[in-house]
Amino acid sequence: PMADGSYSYDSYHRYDVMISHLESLVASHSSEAEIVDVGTSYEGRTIKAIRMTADISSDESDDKPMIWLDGGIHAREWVSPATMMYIIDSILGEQETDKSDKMGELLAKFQIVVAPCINPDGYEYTHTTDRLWRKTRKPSGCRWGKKNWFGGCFYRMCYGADPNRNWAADWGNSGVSDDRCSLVYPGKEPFDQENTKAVKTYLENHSDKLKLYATYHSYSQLFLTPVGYTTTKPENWKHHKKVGDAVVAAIAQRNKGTAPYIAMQSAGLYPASGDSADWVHDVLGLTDSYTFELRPDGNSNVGFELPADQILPTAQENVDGLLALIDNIEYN
Ligand code: ING
Ligand code: ZN
Repeated sequence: PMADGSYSYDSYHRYDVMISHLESLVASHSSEAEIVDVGTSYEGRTIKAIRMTADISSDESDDKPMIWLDGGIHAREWVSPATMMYIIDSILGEQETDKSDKMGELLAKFQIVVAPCINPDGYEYTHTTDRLWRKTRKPSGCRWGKKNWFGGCFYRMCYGADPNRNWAADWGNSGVSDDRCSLVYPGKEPFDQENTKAVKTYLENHSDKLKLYATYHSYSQLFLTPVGYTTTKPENWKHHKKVGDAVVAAIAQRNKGTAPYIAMQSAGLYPASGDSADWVHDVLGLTDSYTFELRPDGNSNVGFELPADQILPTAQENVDGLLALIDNIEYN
């Protein structure tokens, strides 16, 4: 698609197509956008983000309060990268053009860094080989660690770790499996996956400026507040509850007649250790650290395979959800 540099929301795109669109946006918005190379995946793909702020080449722009958004940490959750792309286009005034004043205010106040697809190896694998792959693609060893007499695997080789169980917050304790072939294998140790290590390092290097972290998954239409490894309420729970109510109300306002999103503490869905939002919350000490679950709703039969005609409504309601989120963070 898109010889003319335009980008579409009527289909899901390959990783390179999304990155090419970021590059063309930077070319046409050079005073307010630049590409950030966050790191390199196991298979050698560059994990790219776009950094957006008013007067991006000024000295002050690096010191502005930062908002970080990421998508595609799980390979099969295709509507997440698609929604990230729409949010980027909206911030830069290529979509949601009626919101240009609001976006201008945000770009004056914040630097907004969006990494639309932080597991590109897995994402590409879902396009070429296995639509429902979730994890990374780095070999993780033989199933149950068992080799045969010839040095091969007794059962079989396993690939990938769950990148949303690989972060150093209560790592390895709940909602994980030692089986290296499992969907929720957390890795051998925290950050042994190139992509989580790269994102973690970027966030650490900018932690003094970071005011909001949000990561986008699918599916179930939820807004998840920290923490995920225990149902015990964190001390900033009251704030999380207020933020959650505002976000789901804004989303519901956009597309009336569809199932609403629900806000809850993430451990209330199912307990899980080592997720990205908990690491930002607990280790970087950021109150405003959240996980979105996009469409479809939790009862859907299509699950991760959301039809492409649902990309736009999903993305549009999440522009509104994001604006409500930013308006409600502690920093304000
Ligand atoms: N869901 C998230 C997962 O990693 C989650 C849900 C996030 C649970 C954070 C607990 C903590 O399992 C998807 N769809 O991956
Ligand atoms: Zn996910």
